[in-house]
Amino acid sequence: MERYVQANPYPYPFNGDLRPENTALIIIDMQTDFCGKGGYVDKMGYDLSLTQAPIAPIQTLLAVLRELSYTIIHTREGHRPDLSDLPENKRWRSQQIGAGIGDPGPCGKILVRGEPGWDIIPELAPLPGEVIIDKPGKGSFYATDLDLILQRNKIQNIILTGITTDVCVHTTMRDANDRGYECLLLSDCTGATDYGNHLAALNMVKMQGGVFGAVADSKALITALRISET
Ligand code: C5J
Repeated sequence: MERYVQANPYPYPFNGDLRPENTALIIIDMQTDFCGKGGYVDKMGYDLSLTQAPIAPIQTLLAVLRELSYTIIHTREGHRPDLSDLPENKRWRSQQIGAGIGDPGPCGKILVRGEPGWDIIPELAPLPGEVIIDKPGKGSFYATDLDLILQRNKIQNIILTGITTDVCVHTTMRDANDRGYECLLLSDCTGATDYGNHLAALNMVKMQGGVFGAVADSKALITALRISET
């Protein structure tokens, strides 16, 4: 049976082959540092309500996809405690904006593995057996084993959620698209530090007939998944 999500600019996936066996949900960087009080994004002075907005929709979606046995993948952006994997220019840039990566803050050392701010927020905590990808950069493929895990699990479709739409979500989506994965970005399950950038990021996906994939909201996805095979 073919299954399509009502998405833009085309019904997703392109071939109608949407199944738990070939589809993964990726939840990007839902860490205190990106959406919690005292974390990296808060220290930079951005409006936390924008990066917190996707929490509830992701929670709902996660419950449905867990129930239907879809592959669930979480990512965390962060660096080694000795900062040996932190590019000098990334550290310098973060210091300029008052949130130096590796510097102490209210949630521990900013964006450092093992610190409280680096943890995934409790509302979206991974369950045992779910994949967690630790990444030092924006993209989820760079310097990680994500591609290997997707290939081993015969994943063809990737549903993208998390923060931030214009940075880590987009970098991951672009890279995934280049690698041949069929991508769907969920508009209500993503958020950026600037609402205009969130909207622009959604728009970019839809250019050229869906240059990086398609966009839908979580309701459309859940509706498509709930349509019974019989
Ligand atoms: C950023 C991210 N913005 N998760 N990371 O540095 O988007």
